[in-house]
Amino acid sequence: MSLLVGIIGKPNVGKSTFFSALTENPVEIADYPFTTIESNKGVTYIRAKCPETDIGRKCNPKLGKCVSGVRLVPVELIDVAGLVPGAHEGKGLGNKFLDDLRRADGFIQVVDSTGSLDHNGINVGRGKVDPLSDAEFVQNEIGLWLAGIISDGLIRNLRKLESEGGKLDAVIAEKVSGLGIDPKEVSAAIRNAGIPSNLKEWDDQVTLRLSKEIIRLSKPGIIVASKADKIEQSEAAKLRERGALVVSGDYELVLRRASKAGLIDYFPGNDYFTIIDEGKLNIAQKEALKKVSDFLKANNGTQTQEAVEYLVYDVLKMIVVYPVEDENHWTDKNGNTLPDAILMKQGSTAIDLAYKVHSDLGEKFIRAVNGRTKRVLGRDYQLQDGDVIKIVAAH
Ligand SMILES: Nc1nc2c(ncn2[C@@H]2O[C@H](COP(=O)(O)OP(=O)(O)OP(=O)(O)O)[C@@H](O)[C@H]2O)c(=O)[nH]1
Ligand SMILES: [Mg+2]
Repeated sequence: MSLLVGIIGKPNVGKSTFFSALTENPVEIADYPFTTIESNKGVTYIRAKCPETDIGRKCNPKLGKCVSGVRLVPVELIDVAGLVPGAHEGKGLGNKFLDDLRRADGFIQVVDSTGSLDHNGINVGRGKVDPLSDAEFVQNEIGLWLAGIISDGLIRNLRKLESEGGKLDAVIAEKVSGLGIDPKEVSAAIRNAGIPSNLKEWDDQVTLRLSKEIIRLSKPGIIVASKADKIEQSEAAKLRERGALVVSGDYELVLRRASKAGLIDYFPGNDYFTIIDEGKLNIAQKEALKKVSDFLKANNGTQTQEAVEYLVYDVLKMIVVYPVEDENHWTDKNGNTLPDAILMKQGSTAIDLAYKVHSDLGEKFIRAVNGRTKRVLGRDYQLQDGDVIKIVAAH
C-alpha cells in the first residue's frame, strides 16, 4: 500500500485542478462550488535521488520512472468534495465523503490565494476574504468527522471500561483502527489533550479536542494557497510568512498538458521548459506559454510538485529505501536493477521494511544486508534515506 494524501478545502478553491495537474487524470474543473461530488483518486510521483548513479547502471522501476538519476516514487492522491462550515450537520454535501479519506496519511488543504471566495465557495470579489480564514473551520470539520467516528457507541464502551477497569487508550485505539492510526499516537493524543479519566466529565467537546489532537499527530497537513498566478509577489510573500505554500495548480496543469501533447519538454518541479517546435504553436498558445514561463522564473516553478514533496519528506518525515534480492548487483531475481523505491517513516527498521515488502519476509526474517557496505544488519537497524537493502529470510 502506498502513501495516500488527501486534498481537502472549501469549495471552488482549486483542489481538482491541483489534483489533475499532479496525477494527469482528467477530472471535472469549473468555476462554481461543488463541481466535485464523487472523490477522484490518482497517482502522482515525487522525486528522490536514485542509487542508480552510485552503481553506474540504469535502474528498471516497476512503478514510476527515473530520469537522469531522479527517481519518481508513486504517492496516491485523493481529491474530495468541498467542505463548508456545518458540514457535520449536513450543510453543503455533508461530510460523509470524508470517509473516503479514512486511509489518508496526511492532508493538503487548498485555499484560494486571491481571497475571493466566501466559506461556501461563492465568489464575493477579489481580496474580500482573508485567504487563510477557512483553515480553521476546515480543520474543525475534519475534527468533527473523526469525533463522529469516535463517538459511535462511546458511552457504552466507556461504562464497560469503568466497570472492568480497562484502558481508555485501548477503547479509542480500537475505534480508530480502521483509519490506520497507530495506537501509540492515540495514547499521546490522550495525554496531550488532557482527557478526563472520569466518565462524568466526558462530553462532545472532550471528544472533539481528542479528535483534533489525533489528526494533528497521525494525519498532519499543510496549507497550499493556489491560483498564485493571479496575485502580486507581495501578497504571495505575506502568505508564505503565514506558513502557506504558494502554488499555481492551473499553470502546472497547462505545463503537463502541453508536455503530454508533445508541445514542450517539461520536468515537473523545474522552473523552466523548452518548446519542442515553435511552428506547432498558435499565437494564443505562444502567449500563454510566455506568461507561464515568466511565472516560473519569478516563483521558482509552479511549486505544485514541491508542495507534495514538502508534505511527504518534511512533514510526514518519510525516507526512500530500495529493497533488492542481490546485494552485489542491486537487482531482483529477474535481474531488474533497483526495481522498487519504498517510502518508509524516518526511524523505521530493517524488520519494518521486511514486513512492508511481504509479510512472509517479516515473519521469516533472518537478517538484512546493506547493499553499499555489504555489512550484515539486525532487525533493529534504523533505515537511512537512500539505503539499498537485501532481506534474508528462512525458506
Ligand atoms: N488562475 C487560476 N485558476 C485556478 C487555479 N486553480 C483552479 N483555478 C480555477 O478555479 C476554479 C475552481 O477550480 P476547481 O479545481 O474545480 O476547484 P475545486 O476546489 O475542486 O472545487 P469544488 O470541486 O467545487 O470544491 C476553476 O475555474 C479553475 O480553473 C490556479 O492555480 N490558477
Ligand atoms: Mg473539485
